[in-house]
Amino acid sequence: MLELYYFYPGCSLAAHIALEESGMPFLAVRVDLKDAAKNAEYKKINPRGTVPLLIHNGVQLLENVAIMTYIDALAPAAKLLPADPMERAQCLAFLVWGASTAHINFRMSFRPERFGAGPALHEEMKALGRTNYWATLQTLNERLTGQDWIMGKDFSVADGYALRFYDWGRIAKFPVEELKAFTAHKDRMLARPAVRRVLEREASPLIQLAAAQ
Ligand SMILES: N[C@@H](CCC(=O)N[C@@H](CS)C(=O)NCC(=O)O)C(=O)O
Repeated sequence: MLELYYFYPGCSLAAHIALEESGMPFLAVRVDLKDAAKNAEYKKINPRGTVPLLIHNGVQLLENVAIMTYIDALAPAAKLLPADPMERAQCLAFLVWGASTAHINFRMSFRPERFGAGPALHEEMKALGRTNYWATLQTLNERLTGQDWIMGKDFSVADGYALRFYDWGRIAKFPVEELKAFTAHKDRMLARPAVRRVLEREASPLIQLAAAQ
């Protein structure tokens, strides 16, 4: 039995897409991290209080990169990570960059208090986080220029992570539509049935926005 705890608009989207693309049956459990009471309930299951959380046969696994790698190991036929050793390592390098750099740049732009500086520095840190996050989005746009997927010609779990970064950019009112290759990638993702199922389950505005286009 596989269970995935997720939150919209959390980074759990990457693991959620990986699981849906794997074709394995699973239970998706929505967590409301903004509701203090529900958050307290969730901390009884996961004391760290973060998503994504995968539970497989009662064993807990945290961290997007570990979860996506584990899902790939359970469902190799779905080709969620490249088979070639160097391509695989490159894909893992992207996932680690996503967790350690892209995600952290975004976090600094809206949660400076997490970095421990006093309130006097928060506005400055937010501004720096925004500058760095915009650079992150531009890096992703450059990477996608001339290729359909983050890893080149084939879809991989890296693409679900990229979609989360694009949507955070949209939510934080960056001009993401100026990023042509990244926007085309978002549309390519929306055309995948498994991705659509995830976005519908998460009630992501990306679905309504695409319908309104
Ligand atoms: N390094 C973790 C980060 C997980 C994380 O911070 N998730 C956020 C949602 S994007 C969360 O659960 N935040 C709630 C909190 O930190 O209290 C991963 O990549 O899975």
